[in-house]
Amino acid sequence: MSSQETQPSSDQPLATGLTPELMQWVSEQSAAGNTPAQMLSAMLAVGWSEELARKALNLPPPPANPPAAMPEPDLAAQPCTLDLGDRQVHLLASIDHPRVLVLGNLLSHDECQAIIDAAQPRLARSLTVATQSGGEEVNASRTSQGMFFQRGENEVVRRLEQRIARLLRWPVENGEGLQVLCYGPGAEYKPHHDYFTPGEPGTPSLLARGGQRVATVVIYLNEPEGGGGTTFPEIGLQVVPRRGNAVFFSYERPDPATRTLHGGAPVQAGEKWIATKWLREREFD
Ligand code: PD2
Ligand code: ZN
Repeated sequence: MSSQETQPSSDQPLATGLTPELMQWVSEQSAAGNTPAQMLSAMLAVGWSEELARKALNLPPPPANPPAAMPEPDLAAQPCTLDLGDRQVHLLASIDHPRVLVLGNLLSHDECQAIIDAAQPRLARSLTVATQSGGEEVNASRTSQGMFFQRGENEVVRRLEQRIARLLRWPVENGEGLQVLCYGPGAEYKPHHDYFTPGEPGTPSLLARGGQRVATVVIYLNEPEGGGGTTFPEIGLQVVPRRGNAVFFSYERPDPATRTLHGGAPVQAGEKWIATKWLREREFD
């Protein structure tokens, strides 16, 4: 049973809020194998304050100081259409918490096809970060094929990297190499967080190169005939893949309280091609 299936009550008594009912829910969830992170998410989803939820779950309080800057477009100046010099990108939808932006027209159809053509001969079964070692491993929750470009590897990749850097006001040097994924029918990417989980044995070596991931841009390079949306289960959002569009989301700390759990829903028919750009705190070399 997951913490999403059994929801904690949203009644928040005034004093400490740590009612016997809540503490019983915590111990039942814990006995059912749910992690404190999953329970924190479930409590936030029904409106508990982060402070009380962390107290009930015996988790440390959130850090007092948010980072000075995060990747983010300048929406004050240009709220609907972002002029990036070589391209006009459209803001189609936005959410404040978690920070999620759905973007239209980030790439032309020709640019999408050029990336697919360059990636296709180099596809291999996708690996995920092995959090125990910091290396990579085949993972049943990720049934796609993928490859990585080196940063700046070819003309279209360079152009896209510069466009993303300008859009999000975040240095090209802080970006990982672009990853391309291809999902066939039935393939999916089960919900996960993109940051590196603190406390896992492999995390320090991953952080040594550029610090934490702070944001993700998933770019749709084609349109599957069915399924394949990018889902954010904690907020009930599904972004439908449209060629050249993208979804951006950021996470100011590596914590489930950022509510950035997301996944790739199973492709029902056809293929789904995406490019993912992960942005780091510092230069990624
Ligand atoms: O394919 C997707 O929609 C997807 C979903 C979740 C991609 C990623 N995560 C990723 O590349 O991190
Ligand atoms: Zn992801």
